[in-house]
Amino acid sequence: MIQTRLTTLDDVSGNARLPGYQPHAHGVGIAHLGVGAFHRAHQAVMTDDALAKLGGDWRIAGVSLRSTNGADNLNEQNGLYTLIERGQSATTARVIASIDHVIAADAKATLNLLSDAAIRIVTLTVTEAGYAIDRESRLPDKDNPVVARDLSSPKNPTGVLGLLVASIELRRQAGCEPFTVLSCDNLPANGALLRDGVIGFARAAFNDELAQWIKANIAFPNSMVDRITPASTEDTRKEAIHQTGCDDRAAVETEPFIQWIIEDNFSSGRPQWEHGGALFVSDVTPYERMKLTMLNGAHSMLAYAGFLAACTHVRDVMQDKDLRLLVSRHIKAAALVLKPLPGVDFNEYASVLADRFANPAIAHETYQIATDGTQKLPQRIFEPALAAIDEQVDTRPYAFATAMWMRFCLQHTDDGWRYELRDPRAKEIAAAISNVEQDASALSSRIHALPDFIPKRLAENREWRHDVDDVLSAVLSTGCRAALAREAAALNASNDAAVDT
Ligand code: CS2
Repeated sequence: MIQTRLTTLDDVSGNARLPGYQPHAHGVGIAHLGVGAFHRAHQAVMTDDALAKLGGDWRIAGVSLRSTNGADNLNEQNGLYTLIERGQSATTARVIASIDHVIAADAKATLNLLSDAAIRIVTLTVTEAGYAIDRESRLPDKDNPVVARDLSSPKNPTGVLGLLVASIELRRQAGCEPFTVLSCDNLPANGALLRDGVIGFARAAFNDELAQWIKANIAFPNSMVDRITPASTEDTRKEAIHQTGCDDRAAVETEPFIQWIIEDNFSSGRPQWEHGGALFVSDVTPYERMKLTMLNGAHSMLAYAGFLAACTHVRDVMQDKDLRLLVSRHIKAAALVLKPLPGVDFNEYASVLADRFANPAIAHETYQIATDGTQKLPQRIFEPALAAIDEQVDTRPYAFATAMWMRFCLQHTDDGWRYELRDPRAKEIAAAISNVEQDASALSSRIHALPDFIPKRLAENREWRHDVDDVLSAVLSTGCRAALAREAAALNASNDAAVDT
């Protein structure tokens, strides 16, 4: 049967819940950079809730900086799409109407949007790599071709930093209210980092006066976002047909859990995202540490170890007894380096995490999480490892995760199946390890020597180096499966010994 394409709310005939407001009664107030599945399952949903409750001109104009596919699908549907929530036992759906339209791969139109006085907030989900900010100097990464291009032509920018700075300057000249810039990516103190990058770009490409003006006038609240959202598949589209009676090429599927913790620092108002469950706090740091180290750290570890052990999805990892034990070890270890957070029980958070990972209805690919390791491991693995050294608690779980990532860098499984290392530093890594692939200690040394990656204090720690090399040598000599079994057996033995004493 040919399905009607989802283009208006009147098209919907299934069980999906409809938005409790008339979309066109509300103007656009937010520009969002990076309209991927995560944005559609997270900020757009809380904005939908806030619009339903209190209205306001807070609909979203999306920007897809590079690709046009996702944007075309949404535009053909007037921004409407189905959000499918897959719980352990039930699946529900609703139609989201908070996105007005999406600009696709059009830098000029994006600059016009960002300079429009109606825009009061710019939100971003552009991935860790998308910011192109050097984490050490906190300045724009001049080796990044987009940054280099935008620095030489700052009035016609195409990248994140260039677009933000050029639009801020146009708004300032026109006497418009300053917008708030709200990063929603998994980076430590994401708002503060983006602020430094934007100010650095303004100084380098324009002048110090603009840099000072940004410092004084633009708010960059930190925020922590959480919702496990796999890439959409044919199954997502089938479920959307089932739930809405419509063909929806922009449908997303996600888990029921959602969390957004935001620093309450907005220069020109904001939607009441509280109505979607957002929590406004004065300091996001402790929540962000908890999420980056417990959830994302365990995710990265299980992505590398699980992928190499032929687990396609996170849920498969949680069905494997050795891997499940190692995931639990990682989550528990991460909790040990956190400062107490009033009102949050880390044991409870850990147990909810294990259930979320195990959700049989969510097909979250390990290979998807394995992307961009060089951009993720510093905050997810190396920072907590350094904290563990300071606290004199076990660093082995982090060394294990690091060794698994190093093994993943070889771009083939034990049985010779080849895959691509999707990472902005992939070429550099391949060149560094090309002739030492079977030599654990040389491989580990070459990777430890990569500039601006593994912190020196960690690389020089003898126990750390011993553990990384030990895991890597087991993986290379006996294969991933056997190395996982060995690690799990050692853990079981030490747990048993702890019970006996
Ligand atoms: C994942 C995250 O792909 C990844 O690196 O760890 O996208 C994770 O699913 C989200 O942060 C969950 O909120």
